[in-house]
Amino acid sequence: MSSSGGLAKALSVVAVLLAVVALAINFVVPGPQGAAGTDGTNGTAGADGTDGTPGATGATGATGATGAQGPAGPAGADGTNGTHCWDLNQNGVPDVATEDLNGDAVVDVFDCAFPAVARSGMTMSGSLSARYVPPSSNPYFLVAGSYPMPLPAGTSVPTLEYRPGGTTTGTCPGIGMAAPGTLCIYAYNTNNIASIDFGGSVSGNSYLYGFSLDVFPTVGTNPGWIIANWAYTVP
Ligand SMILES: [Ca+2]
Ligand SMILES: [Ca+2]
Repeated sequence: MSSSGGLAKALSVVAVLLAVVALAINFVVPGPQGAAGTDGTNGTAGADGTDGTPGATGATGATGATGAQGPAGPAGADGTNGTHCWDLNQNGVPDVATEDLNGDAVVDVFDCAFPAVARSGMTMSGSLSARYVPPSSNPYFLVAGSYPMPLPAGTSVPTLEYRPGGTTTGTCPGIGMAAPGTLCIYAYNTNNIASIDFGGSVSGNSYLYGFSLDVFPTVGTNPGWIIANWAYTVP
């Protein structure tokens, strides 16, 4: 081996040692901090979570407003025809032999007869008058009226209402009228009259045919009178 070869080898060793030293220095002395990196891209959305448990039932709400009135219903069917007043056997046809009561060979309203018994809702009326002449040991007098036809059996005794001087009420609204079950006495011309009542006229079924009134003078020793209309409506 020549001396130049030994030198080259020594130089190589030195170069290696220098490189090792440079590398060691590189680890010991850090370089300057680099610039911040850019933000990464957003991640993808996660999967939906599971449903929660249902909440408790709420309180009952307030009642709503009343709805509008509905439309009128359809008209009802026609009623059946009534019975002619002359149709005594109620077969719907005139039977001359038995229903021509006035003998003119025609059956019409002139053959009609009063019903045997008053019907509910029928108003009957009439007149009455009487005088009181003293002296009397019993200072009252009597006046009576009859119904054109009897009241139906079982009808209650009428409620008597005395209306002197043309006065009226809801149950006795005027001459010729009366509320069902009320017997109105419209005394339009009186003198020395205090009051009236049924007296002894309500006995058994007597009240179904008419009435009798006890009329009391205001002053028993003075004369008096009553002139009146009566009206009664069958309840
Ligand atoms: Ca007939
Ligand atoms: Ca006739």
